[in-house]
Amino acid sequence: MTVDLRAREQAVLVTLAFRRAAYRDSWPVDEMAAELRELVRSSGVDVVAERLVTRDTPSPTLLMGRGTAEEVRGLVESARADVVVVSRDLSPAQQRNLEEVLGVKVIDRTQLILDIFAQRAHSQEGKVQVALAQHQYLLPRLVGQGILLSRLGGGIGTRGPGEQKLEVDRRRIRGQITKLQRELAQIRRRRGRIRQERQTRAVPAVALVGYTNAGKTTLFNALTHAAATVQQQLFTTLDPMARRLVLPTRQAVIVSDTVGFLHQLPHHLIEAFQATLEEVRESQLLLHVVDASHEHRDRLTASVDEVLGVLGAAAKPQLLVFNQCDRLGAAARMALQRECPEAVLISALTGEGIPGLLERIAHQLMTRLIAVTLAIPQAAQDWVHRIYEEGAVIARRDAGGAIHLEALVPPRLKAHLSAAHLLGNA
Ligand SMILES: Nc1nc2c(ncn2[C@@H]2O[C@H](COP(=O)(O)OP(=O)(O)OP(=O)(O)O)[C@@H](O)[C@H]2O)c(=O)[nH]1
Ligand SMILES: [Mg+2]
Repeated sequence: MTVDLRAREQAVLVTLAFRRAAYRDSWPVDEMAAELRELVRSSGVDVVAERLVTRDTPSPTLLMGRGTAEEVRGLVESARADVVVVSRDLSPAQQRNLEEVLGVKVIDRTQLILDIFAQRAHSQEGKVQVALAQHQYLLPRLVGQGILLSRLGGGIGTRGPGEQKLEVDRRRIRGQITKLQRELAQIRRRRGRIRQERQTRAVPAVALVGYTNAGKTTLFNALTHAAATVQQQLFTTLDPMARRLVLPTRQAVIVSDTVGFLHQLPHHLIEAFQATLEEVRESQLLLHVVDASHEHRDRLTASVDEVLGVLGAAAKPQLLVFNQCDRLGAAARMALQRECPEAVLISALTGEGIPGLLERIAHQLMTRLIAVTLAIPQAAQDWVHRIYEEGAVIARRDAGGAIHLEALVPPRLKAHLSAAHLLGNA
């Protein structure tokens, strides 16, 4: 008798591509497959076999053809796999039918990503967001039979619970959804207040965005010396982290790290992570962090721009940051800089290029500032402090019991200074 000592689940992957325009993906099938492989590994599951499938249109019953499904069952049996992961989203019926044919549980891309997110969420907000997305995803999939329901803890060893049990499950899940939504609304109100406070201080916000694993958190740490978690796993960061940072110009900014973007981020997640992604919408500058050493760099960059579009942040001022340049040779770096002269090349790991990046951030933010001449009484020192923090001082002269400043300030601070009668006649 052999004892099965496998601790990790073993998965067979099926990546599908469709030729008909309505179902076609912008990525080639092998890149979709590579991404799925990374996602699966990242969730802590081993990949034991893979199958690429190209067909004209999805099959309504199984997504793939019956013949392919039979082949996949062969792979599952010979590899003794526990789960099949499919690259495209499955309807509840397709999922049910596939589980019947394959004899193991079947997971689609959305479910896989939800699972990864669930493992990585740390803050209360992140956990609530993931739980809500999971429940919303599950609700239409609650059916009277099949392997699926046993995963919810009901009906193991039976052919599924009876209708009464099913109705109870549905009601329980709907109740959970309402509760989670209420909790999330509360968290959002709190976050809104914090953001408002930040805005009245007029400290500009800079958000790090980018494909998962680009190195956003590593850069965030390099920029702020914060001790946020960095790991060689996808989606390490689910909760936005914000830190105050003082630029070489003495101007303060709030930098926030955000959740990693992904090609075709499932809509369940975009909805669930609205609050997190508001950080992006509310910031004055986006640092789009790209793994410069990635084989499919341009495609990942385009995917991030696509998600930014969905979030309504496509027109935000963006600074392209090519990270992980330590992995590139001198020639590749030069080619990259020639190709994108406006981009900043850095290595968050070695710290190379970080001072230059800070200067560029200051420069970008400066273009929104207005030049003012000020005469501030010594007794009103607080204003001087604010001007240094929220703007930039070009010249300073202390004379006649007042501080005379030539400065650049954000429009909001200019309005405050004007109301306090501190603006000189410039
Ligand atoms: N060689 C090299 N590796 C880097 C650099 N920046 C980040 N990494 C590595 O890339 C991996 C991912 O880095 P993270 O900072 O966690 O990436 P992220 O963009 O925050 O990822 P998510 O939070 O999952 O979206 C880690 O193993 C880092 O050590 C760099 O400049 N050079
Ligand atoms: Mg991160």
